[in-house]
Amino acid sequence: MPDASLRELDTFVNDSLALIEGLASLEDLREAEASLTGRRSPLATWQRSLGALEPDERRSAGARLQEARRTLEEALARRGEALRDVARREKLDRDALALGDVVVDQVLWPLGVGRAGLVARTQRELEDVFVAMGFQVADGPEVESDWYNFEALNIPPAHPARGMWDTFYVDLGDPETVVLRTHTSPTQIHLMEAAVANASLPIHSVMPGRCYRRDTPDARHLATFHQIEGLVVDRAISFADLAGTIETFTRAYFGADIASRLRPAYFPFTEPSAEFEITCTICRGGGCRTCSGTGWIELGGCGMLDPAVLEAVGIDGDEWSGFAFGFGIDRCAQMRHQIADMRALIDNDVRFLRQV
Ligand code: FA5
Repeated sequence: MPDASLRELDTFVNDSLALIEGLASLEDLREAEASLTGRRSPLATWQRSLGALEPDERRSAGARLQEARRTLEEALARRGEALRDVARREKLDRDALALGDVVVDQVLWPLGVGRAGLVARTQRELEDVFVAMGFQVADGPEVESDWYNFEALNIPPAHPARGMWDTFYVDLGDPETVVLRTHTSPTQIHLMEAAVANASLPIHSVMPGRCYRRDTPDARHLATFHQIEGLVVDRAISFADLAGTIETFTRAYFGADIASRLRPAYFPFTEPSAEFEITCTICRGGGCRTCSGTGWIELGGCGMLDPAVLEAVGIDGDEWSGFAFGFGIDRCAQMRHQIADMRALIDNDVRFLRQV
């Protein structure tokens, strides 16, 4: 390569390095890459002219050209990295949320901390009250056989009481029809059977859980609701024990200023039976839509264990006696928090849920 050409190459490399250093965008960089090192660049032209040189000269000129190309390519790569860095930083700046935006967002949609729903909390509070009174807490299945939900509770197939507790029957083709339980009372049977099998009488237990009925939802009813069942089987248990237990519970849960009363009622599995009512807390006894104008709200049913039930589970009614009760948990929550319409419990309206 003649000296003049070598000087030209040096000048070309120096000018190109200065140009590369001044490139302001990635687009300019791509154009510079093509014009400085591409097929139409001076480097490519020089490369093609090497063929006319003597072998020795060609070798040294070729090496100079390679070095020039490497110098330019490295400078282009460095500049490219720097320009990409700038572009990245600009994008981050553009995408970053201003502190003000975040604050506005938080005010419009505060993310609250979740907590248990009112029914679940009420269930725990009721359990606490009964545990403090010496009861244990037990569980029972939500899907029952017809036997546990009805027959063992002295409600044979054609009994009119079935009408009160009609439910969702599932015919699985089994000998026994399966039902979604209509009350927590079948848990009494499971508990008594287990106590007989394990010779572990007496029983002092409460059994909370979900129940299902084909009731049309209204101010006091839901189709899926909750009850807490109570069962005491012991020696020399009388109606006074039942009444005292219910009175103690009412005072502990609702406070001393809420009156309660037992009204004679009928349940096939208790004898005598009673309905347990308290003063309606919405109208304080004056009469309102929630209590259908009576001033009283029924919380549950109760009574002394019917000898037929004790016999069905194999407990000697001469030695053992007992009582049972079943309260609506949703009804307790409704009265405790003065909720005029029980359907609010399942509406999922956050304005309601935040209040209770
Ligand atoms: C029973 O379910 C009996 N098993 C109670 C019982 C237990 C009696 C032990 C004797 C011995 P009743 O159908 O009345 O009884 O329901 C009891 C309570 O469950 C009602 O007072 C009410 O508080 C609640 N309850 C009943 N149906 C509904 C419903 N559809 N929605 C919300 N709560 C209900």
